[in-house]
Order: sequence, then structure tokens, then C-alpha cells
Amino acid sequence: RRLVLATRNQHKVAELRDILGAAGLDVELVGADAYPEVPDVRETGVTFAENALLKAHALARATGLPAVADDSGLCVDVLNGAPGIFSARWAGKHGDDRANLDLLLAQLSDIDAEHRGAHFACAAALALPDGTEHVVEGRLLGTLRTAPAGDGGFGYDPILQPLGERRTCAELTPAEKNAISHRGQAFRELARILPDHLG
Ligand code: ITT
Ligand code: NA
Repeated sequence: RRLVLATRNQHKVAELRDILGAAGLDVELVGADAYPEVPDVRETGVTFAENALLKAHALARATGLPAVADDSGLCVDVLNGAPGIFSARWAGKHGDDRANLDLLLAQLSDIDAEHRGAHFACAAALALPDGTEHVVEGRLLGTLRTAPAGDGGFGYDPILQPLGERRTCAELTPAEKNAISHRGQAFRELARILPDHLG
């Protein structure tokens, strides 16, 4: 039995292998890289949930296998939720984590400590070849540093300090991050219903 991870982001694949692996599912997790012939879907949704469902349905249809997808990003209070669904290409080029982070820090340079609230959001979607779908969401609340710290994780991890933490997400171990993260919360919830859908 196979479950396809509908993401080409290798950081997400690694986190999902840990999160879903710990859920004890009797299933082989296969990355989207195993299906290079399937074209990337355009993320035309206006919410994380819509985009996660688009990605999961595209791969489930193309492979005939159940697929899970993640759409996620950083939502900054003082920017009314931006970068949000545009987090991966905030500075222009898709997936340029360092440029995205540097631009965001510059945009927030005048914002004082009390107004640097933000959260990571993740929508976790399941799609089956017959069109069945489920989507759940997770959030990690925190504040944004004025300078990056830490080498772990990816994306905006070096500037997001979770509430109640003194370290950034990039200073947590992978297990510590997954235990509290938006992605950990969303996919642990999705994992509870997965056995009912994997036959
Ligand atoms: P796929 O669509 O192939 O899954 P992607 O990287 O394009 O990969 P998204 O469109 O969901 O995925 O963009 C997610 C972006 O949000 C990612 O590039 C980071 O900038 C940010 N992000 C998401 N989760 C994060 C996390 O756990 N830590 C730090 N940044 C994160
Ligand atoms: Na996206």
C-alpha cells in the first residue's frame, strides 16, 4: 500500500516522513519525485486549504493512489496575514528561502517588539483517486525576530520564535519542531482518519 506525498519540497518530505512515520500507518510513503511525469499543478487557490486540495487531487488522479499535500506559509499580523499563500515566492523567485526572509525582515524593520506577532499555517489535504477529499489545518503562533538565528528547518524558521520558546524554529531539533509545528498538528490530525481511507 502506497501513499504519495504531493510535494517537491524536500524539507517538507523529510518532516512528513517523521510526522506520518510516527503515526504508525501500515503504508509506504512515496515522494512526488517518484512520479516525474506528473506536471506541477498551478496553485490558483486563494487559501492554504484550496491549494493543498489542488495538489493532492492532481497527484491522486495522475497516479491512481491516495495522495496527501501540504500548503503552508507565514502569516504576519501587521501585514494582515501576508506573505500567507505567497510565502514561497515573496521576493519573486519561487523557493528562494533566503531572499524571502531578507525581504520580510526589511519590510518589518520599523515594527517594534510588541507588534511582531505572526503564525505559521499549514493545510494538510488527502485526496483519493475517486475524488474523496479531506483537509485539516494547523497553526504555530509566535513572534518574529529582527535577525535570523539557527541552521535547522527551512524557510522562515530562523525568524519565527514560537510562543513560550526562547529559541527560533531553526534552533529546535527536528523532533522539537514537529511536536509543536503547524505541519505536525495538521498531519497528526489527518493521520487519525487515514486508516479509514487507505483500504
Ligand atoms: P510544494 O508546493 O511542492 O509542497 P512549496 O515549497 O512550493 O512546495 P508552499 O507553496 O506550501 O510549498 O510554500 C511554503 C512556503 O512557506 C515555504 O517556501 C516557506 O517559505 C514557508 N514555510 C512553510 N512551512 C514552513 C516551516 O515549517 N518553516 C518555515 N517556513 C515555512
Ligand atoms: Na503555496
